Amino acid sequence: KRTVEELSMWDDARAMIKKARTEGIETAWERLEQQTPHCKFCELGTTCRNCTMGPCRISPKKGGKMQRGVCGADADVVVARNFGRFIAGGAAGHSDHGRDLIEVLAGVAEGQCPDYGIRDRDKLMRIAGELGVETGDRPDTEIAGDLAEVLFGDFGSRKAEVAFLQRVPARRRETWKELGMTPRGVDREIAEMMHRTHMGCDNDAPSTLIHAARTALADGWAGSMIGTELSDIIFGTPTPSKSTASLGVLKKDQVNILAHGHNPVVSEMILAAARLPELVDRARAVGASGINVCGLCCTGNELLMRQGIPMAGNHLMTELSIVTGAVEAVVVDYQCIMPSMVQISGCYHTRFITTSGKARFTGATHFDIHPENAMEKATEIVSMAVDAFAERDASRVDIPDAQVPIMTGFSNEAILAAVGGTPDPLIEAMERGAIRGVVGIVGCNNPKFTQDALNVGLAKALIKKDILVLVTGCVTTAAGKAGLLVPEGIDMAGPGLKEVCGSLGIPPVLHMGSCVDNARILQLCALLAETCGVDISDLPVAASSPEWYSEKAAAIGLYAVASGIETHLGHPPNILGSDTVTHLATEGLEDLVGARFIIEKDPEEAAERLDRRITAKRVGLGWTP
Ligand code: NFS
Repeated sequence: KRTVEELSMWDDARAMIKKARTEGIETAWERLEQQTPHCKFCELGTTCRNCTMGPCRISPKKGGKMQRGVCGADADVVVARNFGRFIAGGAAGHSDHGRDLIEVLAGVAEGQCPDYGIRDRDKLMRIAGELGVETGDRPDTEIAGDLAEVLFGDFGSRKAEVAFLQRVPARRRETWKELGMTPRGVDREIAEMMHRTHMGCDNDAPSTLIHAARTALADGWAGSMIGTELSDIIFGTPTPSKSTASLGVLKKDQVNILAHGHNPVVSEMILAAARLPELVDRARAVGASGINVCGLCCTGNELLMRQGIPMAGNHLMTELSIVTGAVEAVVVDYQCIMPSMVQISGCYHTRFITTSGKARFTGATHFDIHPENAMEKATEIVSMAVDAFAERDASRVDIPDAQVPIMTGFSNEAILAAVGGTPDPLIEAMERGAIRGVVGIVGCNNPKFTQDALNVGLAKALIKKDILVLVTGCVTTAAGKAGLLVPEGIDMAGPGLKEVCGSLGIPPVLHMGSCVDNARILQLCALLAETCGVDISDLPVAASSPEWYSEKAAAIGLYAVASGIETHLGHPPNILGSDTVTHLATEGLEDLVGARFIIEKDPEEAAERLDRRITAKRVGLGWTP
């Protein structure tokens, strides 16, 4: 049995785990213990439930019984099929999120969504121009409508490649074409992945994996990228600002509302409603001094990046945030929301509110939010939270007090502006070795790891080696709580980063947004490669998802690798039952796409291995190692 100290590296988490146990509340850690040991076949990826001649299991003992399923599929085929569907699930999540933003943009264009608008007109014009939509002196709404049409087209079957592929260096596009990896349409690749993995279709593991990569690329270069670019157009492109993180952002004397989930379409409206004077007055009338909106997980990142809203926590803090006893409402849309939050909310006065027809939770209060009725529904939700304040039991409130300052808002636009408008100064700093390389650390928490120990350990080890770290998603809160997201964080960095970040007044770890915003990192890599006249796989860059758990994280990892970015994972996906698939992921992909996965659970060792890649790439470019 692990001690509380082994469950999380944070004091706020440890205190709330203890409080939960005292109050008899079960969390992910207890449920993991009950689920351990896991099914060995499932861990290896060798169980198949794709038809009813089975379910089948392939034995890991070579040469014995059960080497093939009833249909004849061997371990390679079963593992590849399962992994392919896993990737399709992740790509579907990000991409459906992206589609929701196209619908809002189209609604704005048609005058159907009065609560939304175009906050970054320049970006609308820039993206429209980039994708061949005529701008000129046409009304903004017409341009927005045409842009929405082009992007809706990326989800279909009529294109040879998705629109943003023109951002990809020519050499990489050539590689994808030769391999049959060019993403043509988001829904098409996901549907084809399901088709290929139906009984009796793609029964050649490498072929299935190539299509898995194509599906992931449709996520990164279309679904997610659309999500990011349209969120910027509709809600504003992030610029650097200051905020705070940890459970200490909850306020004892205010109505606390947590926005949880992913899409800014809902959370931005909740924030706007919480600022309505009549609701603030109502909060005062029930004895609160105001309304405090804080974020959890990726929609928290969206609010943090654009509005500077404080971050209460990442994935494993979501259950614990309710245990503070100080949360009036958790308002969710979709993805990464533990269903257990309904039960935990029920142990307090907390209202658990769902807003998306795609993500209903038994026992939750549901407000169906559409782009057409968003503000009206958000107002009802915030009033419900205000009313709940009266039921708060002061004797059960315990808010850990440490509030950590952070800096946020590093969109590519903001980064380029900070270095003078072009990527050249950045490349110059990289060439002379002040910034030896760049690593994006992204993704989740997973109760199998000591919460955030690997996320933080890796970030610290990398900046010491003068490797600039970019963070998104749940690694944001981890890096923030570790003091890495403030300019003073350079004290923990090597001399080169100290000099460069110090002179710009920026942290050594830059917050670039939510998980769909990993598309920003892709775009930055493409820009650096284009400027240097090389392929993305020639750059001294890498990616990592240390404590990942979700299908989405796997899709991100795969689109990074397929884009030429070596990617570290803290533990492997369920593929080890197939030597062919494992070998392809950790070796073979290098020959095909110029990058591969590395699996390593020790932060120092992982940093070493990423550093080796970066050093080799620097030498390849003729730069000092
Ligand atoms: Ni991305 Fe991980 Fe979820 Fe966000 Fe957090 S768990 S894959 S980081 S909230 S999507």
